[in-house]
Amino acid sequence: MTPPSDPRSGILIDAAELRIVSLPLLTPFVISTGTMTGKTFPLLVLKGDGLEGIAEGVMDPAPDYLEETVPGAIAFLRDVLLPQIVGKRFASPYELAAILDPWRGNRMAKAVVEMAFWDLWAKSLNIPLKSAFGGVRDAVDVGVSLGIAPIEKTLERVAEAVEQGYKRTKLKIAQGHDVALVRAVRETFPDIKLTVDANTDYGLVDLPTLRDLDAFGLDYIEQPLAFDDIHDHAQVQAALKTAVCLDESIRTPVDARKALEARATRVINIKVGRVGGFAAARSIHDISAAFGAPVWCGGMLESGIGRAHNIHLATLANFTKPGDTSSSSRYFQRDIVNEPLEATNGEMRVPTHGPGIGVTLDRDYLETVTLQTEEVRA
Ligand code: OSB
Ligand code: MG
Repeated sequence: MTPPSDPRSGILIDAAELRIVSLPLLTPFVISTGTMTGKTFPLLVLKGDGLEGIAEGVMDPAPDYLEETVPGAIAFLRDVLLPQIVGKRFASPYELAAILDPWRGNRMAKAVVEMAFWDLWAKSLNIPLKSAFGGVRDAVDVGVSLGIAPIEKTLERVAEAVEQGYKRTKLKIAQGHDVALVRAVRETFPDIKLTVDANTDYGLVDLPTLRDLDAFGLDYIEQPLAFDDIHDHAQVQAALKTAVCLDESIRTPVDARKALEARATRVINIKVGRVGGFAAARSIHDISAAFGAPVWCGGMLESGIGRAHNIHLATLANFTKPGDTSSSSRYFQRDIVNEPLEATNGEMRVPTHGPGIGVTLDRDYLETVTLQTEEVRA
């Protein structure tokens, strides 16, 4: 057996395994832009030094959350990004990120590669992923995100989440499915920490509706306006007592700086898979802290692999609001990881089954839910 190479001299990536995985969802998840009945995503395994770094992509099959898509990401990863890094040695994730950086956009695709390498790097150092970027907690606070459903059904789901001890309830809203819903939930649950997420469904013409929502003591209103807007959100924020929280609109640390400077947002939803990886996610976290703005860790209905990455990210100090990483069993009958990722009393423990992300692939089940596999070798 050859000893692992000195991490300071870098990890040689000798192969990449790129899959498309599709998991059925227990219940369709409805948001203002559409309905998801399954979760289809790219899964990347980077191999080097006898270790495996793993990550998943958060893009959807069609461009309905942001512009990136699963087929587009697979092609870009297979034909461009992976051939650039397989067969090369990288001393740190920052060195690898410098290779990805010159390409425009495509942050979700870049994030898959960057995050898999962070996992590989942490494993080579024999430390948990969170320790590789300075996380400070052993467990993170989490809430639930409830898809659009009739009011009665939503009341049942809120009751269940509260009963289970989740620390915040987020209601998905859309035009015509907003004020009455929030009023009903607030009347039944006067004291819970409650938020709404519009996933871009409103415009400035809807300020009266957003003002009506201002009366319900919400912790924040997430992404009311367009996915690519920062400027107009400042008008919304100026008109409301409730904090605006941006999700889709924040793709980069510069976006975060501009949005905070313009007072277009007072809270940021950080999704590591949306912003290009951990380096960008941590910058957005740090910039927000400098502005006195709390952040929280969002989700994209990830499998256990993405969930583990999200939990490690949320251990950074300024993640002071509950995140969206609820129990995997709320979404999937069976997950592709061996270790259950289940919340207790609204807390998700950082997985530590080994170094890195701290969860392992259930390879047998993975085979049965893989639609396509590609290998890139040096
Ligand atoms: O806007 O945060 C969002 C799911 C799919 C697309 C967008 C969003 C979401 C969620 C789900 O809110 C959060 C989760 O439980 O992973
Ligand atoms: Mg959102």
